[in-house]
Amino acid sequence: MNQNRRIVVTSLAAAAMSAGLPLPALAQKKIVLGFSQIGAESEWRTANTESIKSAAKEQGIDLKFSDAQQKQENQIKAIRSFIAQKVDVIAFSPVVESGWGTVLREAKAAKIPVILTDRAVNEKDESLWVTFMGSDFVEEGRKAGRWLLENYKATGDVNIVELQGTVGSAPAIDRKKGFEEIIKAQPRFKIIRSQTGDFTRAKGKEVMEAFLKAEGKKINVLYAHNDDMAIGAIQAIEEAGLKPAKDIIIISIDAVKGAFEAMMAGKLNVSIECSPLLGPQLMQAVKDLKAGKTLPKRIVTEESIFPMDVAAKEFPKRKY
Ligand code: GYE
Repeated sequence: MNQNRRIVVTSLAAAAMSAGLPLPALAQKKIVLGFSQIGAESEWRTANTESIKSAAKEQGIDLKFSDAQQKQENQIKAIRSFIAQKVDVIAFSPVVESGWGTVLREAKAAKIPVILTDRAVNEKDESLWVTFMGSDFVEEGRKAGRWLLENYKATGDVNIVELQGTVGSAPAIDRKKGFEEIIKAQPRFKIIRSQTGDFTRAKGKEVMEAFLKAEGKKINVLYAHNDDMAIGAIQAIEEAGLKPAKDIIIISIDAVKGAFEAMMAGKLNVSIECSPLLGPQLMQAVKDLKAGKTLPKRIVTEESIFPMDVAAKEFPKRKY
């Protein structure tokens, strides 16, 4: 902006303010938010992206959105580019927990506040981010474990196979931890195989095929860290001539529409809710930050559990 133009804009704003009128459009600068998304690996992630984009639009926030295709190096590049562009706030959902110290210190040095959404980082210095908003993944794992202990009726050993999320990611680490914490109270429940399916349908199917090849009918339960992997695994189970949700009890996490459809078809026993609708909360936090408010260090999403028998009734109310 050249000098003359700036003077005109400033005096217009001053005149408007003294007359009690809203500031002229030119003087109102939109808040710029740089957001680095993990990718589009699951139904959950697609709903999360949609929630962020539409909330930014509704709240009049200028969103610079970058998709990292599930690669940490791409997220680091995106964050560096947001710093170079001098955005007002940076938010991101870290694909894995570790390895963020350097880039977070760069953002701090540039005085750009960082909001973590959905997944946490494993860094000691908590001053590197202003808040972390998202679910309690350990609790989700516990809910899955509790559901199993309460609902598994047959006696004898219970052989569980586990499809883990992305290696090193907060939800994979925590969902495993919470589940194990609960089932260890009853030693007949045993995890006999555990491998990553990277949160995708294709990988979930592939790994379940390998589990079935190795263990066959010994498998009593599948615990999948997300619905997409469970849906992929259901295909593998059917192709192996077994009945999902009957021959193998299936528990997964997210409660996306695809899981409700599987439950209504009698192929998935239960899905633990993990809400991706973080957009409105994030935009509010960005606005609060710019207004000088202090945010709580942790904002936890509230969630529920949906077993197969409530699926048809709940389905029409689902937003993702
Ligand atoms: O459960 C999974 C997605 O971080 C909570 O990431 C999220 C997880 C979600 O790919 O479906």
